[in-house]
Amino acid sequence: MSENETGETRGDERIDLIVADTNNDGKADLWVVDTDGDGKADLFQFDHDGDGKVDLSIIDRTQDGEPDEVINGDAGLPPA
Ligand SMILES: [Ca+2]
Ligand SMILES: [Ca+2]
Ligand SMILES: [Ca+2]
Repeated sequence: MSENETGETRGDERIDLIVADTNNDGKADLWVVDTDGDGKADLFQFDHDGDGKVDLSIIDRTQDGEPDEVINGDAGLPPA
């Protein structure tokens, strides 16, 4: 199942740099995450349907702003 896809991120940490509620329904739906502790974002997650679960994860392993891997679901890294 694509929903159970996991992704290879730079590190094993989860440091949420940005947590945003883009549609103002009171629940977070955008997460910008640093997984290796260097302070730069390398994982971006989106909740499209507002159920609080991540629907799309984009991994930027090179931290250059270009997606390296796009995964359906939370890539095995759900928000805390
Ligand atoms: Ca929201
Ligand atoms: Ca990083
Ligand atoms: Ca969702």
